[in-house]
Amino acid sequence: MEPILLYGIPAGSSMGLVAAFERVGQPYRLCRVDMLAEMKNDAYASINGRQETPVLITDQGKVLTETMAIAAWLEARDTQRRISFDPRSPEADRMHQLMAFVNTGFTAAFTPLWAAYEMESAEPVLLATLRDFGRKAVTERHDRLEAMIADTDFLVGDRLTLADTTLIGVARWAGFHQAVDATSYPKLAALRGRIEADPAVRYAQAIEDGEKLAGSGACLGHVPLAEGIERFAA
Ligand SMILES: N[C@@H](CCC(=O)N[C@@H](CS)C(=O)NCC(=O)O)C(=O)O
Repeated sequence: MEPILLYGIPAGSSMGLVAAFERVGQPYRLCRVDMLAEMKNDAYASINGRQETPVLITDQGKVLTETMAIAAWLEARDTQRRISFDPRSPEADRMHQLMAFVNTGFTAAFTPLWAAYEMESAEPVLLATLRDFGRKAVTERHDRLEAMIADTDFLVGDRLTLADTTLIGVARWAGFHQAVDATSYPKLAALRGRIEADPAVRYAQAIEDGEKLAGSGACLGHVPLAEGIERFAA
């Protein structure tokens, strides 16, 4: 069977993994998960106990969660190195370093902002505290990321890699939460522009928006969430 990637809307970090699968170009299917309506229930918990996206159903029909694990699964199969590097190369080391930075501290910095967003009826003082703390954390991580961006077209070298796809689904959250002034981060702004212009990323964005671009042809279509859960949940 083809692997199936469960991706989350709205604005899930998993958009980057859709782009990665598209760029690798091997047959895959998608499964759309409305995170606000379809995730916080027992049925979804039976496929991911942490009730999060992304989830990968591998070609062996096994459930694999966590962005980094799914990216590693894809990297191991990217034998043509369309989105990765030789595992023993310095470029692979730097790619893993940036992926880890983005998937840990950079992503986690948004947690207070998401908490405040999902908690609209809470005490105003608590909301203000969460937003203030979140904006400071996001700013600090943006400062660090800006300093880590090298003088290359993409995060590692001059082509799209898993480091860029790990970043792109999360980087847009800063605008959503109005957490930072994008003009303060010119290297990141330019990098995001290049990543977002990549055909695989444009394809993934269109999928998220409910549109369909021609794409590489590797995507064999969507599997309904109920079917994915029924067939593959533990
Ligand atoms: N550690 C997980 C985190 C995944 C994660 O935070 N997913 C978000 C969407 S981008 C989610 O499902 N949030 C819903 C929630 O926590 O309620 C990973 O890297 O895959």
